[in-house]
Amino acid sequence: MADLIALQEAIIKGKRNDVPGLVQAALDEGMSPQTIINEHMILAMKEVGQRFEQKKIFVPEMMIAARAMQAGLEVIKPLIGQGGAGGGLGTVVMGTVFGDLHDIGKNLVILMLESSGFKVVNLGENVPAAKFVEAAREHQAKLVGLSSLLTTGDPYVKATVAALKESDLSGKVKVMCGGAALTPRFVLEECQADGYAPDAVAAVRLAKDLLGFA
Ligand code: B12
Repeated sequence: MADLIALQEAIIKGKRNDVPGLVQAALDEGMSPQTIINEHMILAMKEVGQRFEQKKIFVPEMMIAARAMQAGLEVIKPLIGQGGAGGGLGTVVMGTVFGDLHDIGKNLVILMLESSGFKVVNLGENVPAAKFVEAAREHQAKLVGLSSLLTTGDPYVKATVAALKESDLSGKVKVMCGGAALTPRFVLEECQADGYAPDAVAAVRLAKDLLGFA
């Protein structure tokens, strides 16, 4: 039997060399990539966050845990990538807001969007508002996705949504937001974005909904 407790523990402890094998063992047993990510790997990252908050671990440990998580995702990526409809549902511009370097969640959302038929332009991390607007214009995106993991990023989420809504793209592009720092109330009421989703599966549903494919 695949040892999923060992997988979580290997991510938490940042055992980057052990994680790919443990992920592969779970896949070999027929477990779906989505279950492995959503029910096991993300749980491990949540535990890492809690240990950091409780000062049981510090930034270096958080960083090696993130690397171990990424090593596991590399095994899964090609499997989730299968079945994409070649970008036929339109272009989404995605990035992590200014000041924020967290990219794991954003990259998972991108993976799921691509495998569901969207073309995604990934702006990376620490992205200023003006760059989101420029990229959405250049790529004629129908949707922009903002990821934010730090509460200090709240003003940048708000400013980026405002920059998009006040630009010439107003009415042409929808904006969705997600990430551990955000709440639906902040995103929808304070920032006046078009949608909030708590995870990558819900993000795909939301993207389809906002663009009328649901
Ligand atoms: C790994 C990690 C790091 C790594 C990041 C590595 C990387 N390449 O991303 C490193 C070590 C670099 C790091 C640094 C810091 N971190 Co950090 N980090 C984390 C941790 C443990 C996990 C994040 C993660 O990858 N989760 C797994 C993914 C899959 O989940 P996710 O990101 O939430 O994404 C999902 C959803 O949110 C959603 N989603 C995400 N984006 C989007 C976008 C859209 C459009 C949609 C619809 C949905 C969506 O879908 C995703 C998939 O399901 C979190 C703890 C936590 N609970 O989040 C802390 C956490 C986010 N970090 C925190 C802090 C404080 C920091 C630092 C400031 C620490 C420091 N003193 O230096 C720095 C900031 C650096 C910076 N400028 O960005 C705090 C933030 C607290 C706060 N309220 O602001 C947290 C919450 C830890 C804690 N509990 O205190 N961190």
